[in-house]
Amino acid sequence: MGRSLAKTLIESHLVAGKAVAGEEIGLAADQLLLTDTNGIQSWLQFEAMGFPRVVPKRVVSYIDHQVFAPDSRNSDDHRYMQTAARKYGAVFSKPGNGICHQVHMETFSRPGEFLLGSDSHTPLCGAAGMLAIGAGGLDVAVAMGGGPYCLTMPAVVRVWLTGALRPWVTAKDVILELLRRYTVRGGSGKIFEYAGPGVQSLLATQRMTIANMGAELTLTTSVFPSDEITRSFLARLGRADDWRPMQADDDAEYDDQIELDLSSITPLVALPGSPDKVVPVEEVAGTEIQQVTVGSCTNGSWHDMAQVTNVVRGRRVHPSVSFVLFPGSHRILATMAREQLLTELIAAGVLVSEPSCGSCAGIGHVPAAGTKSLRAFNRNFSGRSGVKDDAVYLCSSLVAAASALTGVITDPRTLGAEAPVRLPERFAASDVGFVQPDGGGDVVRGTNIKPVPLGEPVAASLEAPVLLKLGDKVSTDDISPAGSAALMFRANVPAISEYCFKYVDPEFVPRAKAAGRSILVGGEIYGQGSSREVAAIGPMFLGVRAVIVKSFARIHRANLINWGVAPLTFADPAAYDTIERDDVLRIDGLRAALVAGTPIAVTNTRTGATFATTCVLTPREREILLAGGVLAHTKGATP
Ligand code: MIC
Ligand code: SF4
Repeated sequence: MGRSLAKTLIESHLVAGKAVAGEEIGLAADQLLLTDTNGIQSWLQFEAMGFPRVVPKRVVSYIDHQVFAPDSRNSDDHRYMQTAARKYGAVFSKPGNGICHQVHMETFSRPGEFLLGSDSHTPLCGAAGMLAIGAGGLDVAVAMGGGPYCLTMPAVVRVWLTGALRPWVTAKDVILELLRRYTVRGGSGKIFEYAGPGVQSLLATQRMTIANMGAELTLTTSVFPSDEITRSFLARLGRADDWRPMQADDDAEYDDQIELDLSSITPLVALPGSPDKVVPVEEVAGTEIQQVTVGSCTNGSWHDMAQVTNVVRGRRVHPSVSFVLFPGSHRILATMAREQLLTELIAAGVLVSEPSCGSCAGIGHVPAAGTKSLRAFNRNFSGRSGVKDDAVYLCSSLVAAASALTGVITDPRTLGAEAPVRLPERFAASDVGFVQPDGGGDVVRGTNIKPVPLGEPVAASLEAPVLLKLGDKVSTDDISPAGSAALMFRANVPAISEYCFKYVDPEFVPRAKAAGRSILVGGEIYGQGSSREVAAIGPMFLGVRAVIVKSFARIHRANLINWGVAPLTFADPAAYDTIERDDVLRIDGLRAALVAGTPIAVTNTRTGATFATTCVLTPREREILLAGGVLAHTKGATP
C-alpha cells in the first residue's frame, strides 16, 4: 500500500519511533519559527538549558504580535530577542516585517521540509507541501538545541475536495464549513490531507487560509500537495528554485476519509464565543456592527487585501464603522502600494495598519464594551478582543468588506458580480525586515526579562482543593488571557501569572496563592486554541499540580507535562458531575501510579467517594513529568 503525503513527510523526518497512529514519534526539524510571545520563553529556556547555538539550518525569530510596543517593556523583549538571535544564530524578523506564518510562507517555505513553530497557526506552511506543526515554547527550545520534537503519531484523514468555489465564497468559508461540521474538537489527534480535483481550483493563498485555520479544528496540522500552483506561487516570489513536487502515492492508505464539494459552500459567519458556532450569513444579516477588521495569519494574504479592495473601490466605509486592515507582511504592503491598492483603500476610508497580528489577540483596536465586532480573523473566544463580554463574529474578507460599507452584517452576494482576484506576476521583493545573525554582540536583558521558573517533582501524594470547576472547550485565552496588558509579560512569569483566569474568576490568583497546592477540573478539550505556554507555566507557578478533565487539547497537554503538572483524565466522565468547586481531593500514591502507569484513584474528601483517573504517558513523558518538567529534568532535579 502506498503512503499518504503526511506519512511521507513524517517518515522523512523520523528520528524515533514508528509512524503508526497512536505511537510516540520523534521528528527532526529543518526549520523553526519563534514569535515574540511564546518564542521569548523559548529563548529564555534555550539559554537556561545551556545550548551554545541553534542547530536546525533555519531558525527565524519574529516580532509580530507586540509590534505597537505600547510600553517600553515590550521593547525590552524585542531587544532581548534580537540580541539573542544574533548571538545564537537565528534570523531576526523586525517589527513591521509581518506575521510569522505569512512571512515564513513567502520567504522560507520549502516543500518536503519540516517546520516546527512556537505558535498554534504554524500549519499555514502546510499549504506548500510542508509538514508544519505548532508547539509550546519548551518543545521549540529543545528543537533549537538539536533535540527531536516528540508527539503522538496522528491519524491521517484524506479530505477529498471536488467542485470549485462559487462567486463570493472564499477559502475562509471552506474552513468555517469544516468547523461547522466537525467542531473545535473534530481534528484532535488528526492531520487533514487535502486531495482531489477541487485542490486544483485553489490558489496557494487560499490553501494558506485553510491550512492555517485548521488549528481551530485542533488538528495537529493540515497539508496540501506541492504542485504546479505551489510552483507558480513560489515563482511569483522569485523562489521557483525552492519548489519540488510533493504528493501522496496513487494508492495511498488513510486512517479516514471525508469529502467536501466546494461548490456546495455558501458564505458563513461564526457567532461570538467559538469559531465553530457557524451559521449561513443570511441568518445574521442585518446585525449592526461597530467595528470590522481584516487580517491575521488567516486573512492577511494578498488575496484578502485584493478582495477587500475590490469591494470598497469607489465606495465609502459606513460612518458608524471603524474598518481596520492588517496586511500580513511587509511584502504584501509593498505590493499593495505598487499596485495602487493602498490608494483605493485609503480613499474609501479604510484604516490600513502596519503588517502585524494587530488586534487579533487583543492588542489594540479593542472594541467598545457592549458593541459588536465583525472580524476576518480566526478566533473569537470570549474576551480575546481585549474586553470582557465581547461579541466578535468571524467571517471572510468579502463578508467583512461588504458589511463595512453598510454598517450591518451583509451577504456579499447582494453586491452583484464579484471581481476576480489575480496574484501579481511578481510580488515586491522584501528583505529589509530581516537581520542575519553574525554570532556577535551580547544578549541584552532588560528589566522585564525574568529568569524562567522550575517546576517541582511530582509529589508522592497530593491533597488539594479544586480551585475551579470549568466546563467544556476551555481555551488558553480563558486560562491566560490575550490583550496587551498581559502579553507584555511573556518574559516575566511572576507578573503574567497574575492574569490567570482573569475573566473566568478575578479571585482565582489570590485563592491559588492562599491554597498553596491546588487542582483544576474541566470538561472536554481543555486548553484548546493557542500554543500559549504561560497557560501551563502560570497555573504551575501559582501552585496547580494536577488538572483533571474529560479530554485535553494536544499542545496544552504537552505544555502541562513540560512544566510538571499532572494531566489526568476522568476514567468515567460521569465522575465530573460529582465534584464541586472547593472540594478537597486526595490522590494517595500519585507518583507511584504515574511510575507504574496504572489508573490513579482520587478521593473526594467532601463526599468520601473515590473515582478513577488515567494518565497515559510515553516513557519520555513520564520521566519529564515526574521530574517536574523539561527544565527540572535537564537540570537533574529528579529526587
Ligand atoms: C494566539 O493566536 O493566540 C497566539 C497569540 O498567536 C498564540 C501564541 C501565544 O500565545 O504565544 C498561538 O496561537 O499559539
Ligand atoms: Fe497572530 Fe492572531 Fe495568528 Fe495568533 S492567530 S499568530 S495572534 S495573527
